[in-house]
Amino acid sequence: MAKERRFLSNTKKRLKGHQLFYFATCPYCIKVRLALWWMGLKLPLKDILFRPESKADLIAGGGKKQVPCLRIEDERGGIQWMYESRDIIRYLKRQLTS
Ligand SMILES: N[C@@H](CCC(=O)N[C@@H](CS)C(=O)NCC(=O)O)C(=O)O
Repeated sequence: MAKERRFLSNTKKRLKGHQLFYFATCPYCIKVRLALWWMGLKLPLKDILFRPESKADLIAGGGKKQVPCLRIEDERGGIQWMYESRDIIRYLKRQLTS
């Protein structure tokens, strides 16, 4: 149990600074959010339909308004924008298993 908790806490540390840009009825976003739920992970969610500032951040950072998009921040503060739901889920799984 303690091992499991440590493992999850390391994953949460690795995901610090990450954000998921989405909107509620987007099927690809639902797929990613379900995967998060299955993995027991939580990320700050940025709704691009109801929050114009989130949409603006997405376009300014990632270059297009497609969702889902995962904003990835590494330990050194480097930022990467990942757009494809399949890539995002694969990335999240890797964070759990590495
Ligand atoms: N292949 C992408 C498809 C994502 C996609 O088509 N998202 C739609 C919303 S459901 C979207 O953002 N469309 C607006 C756009 O592409 O500018 C994925 O799997 O994530």
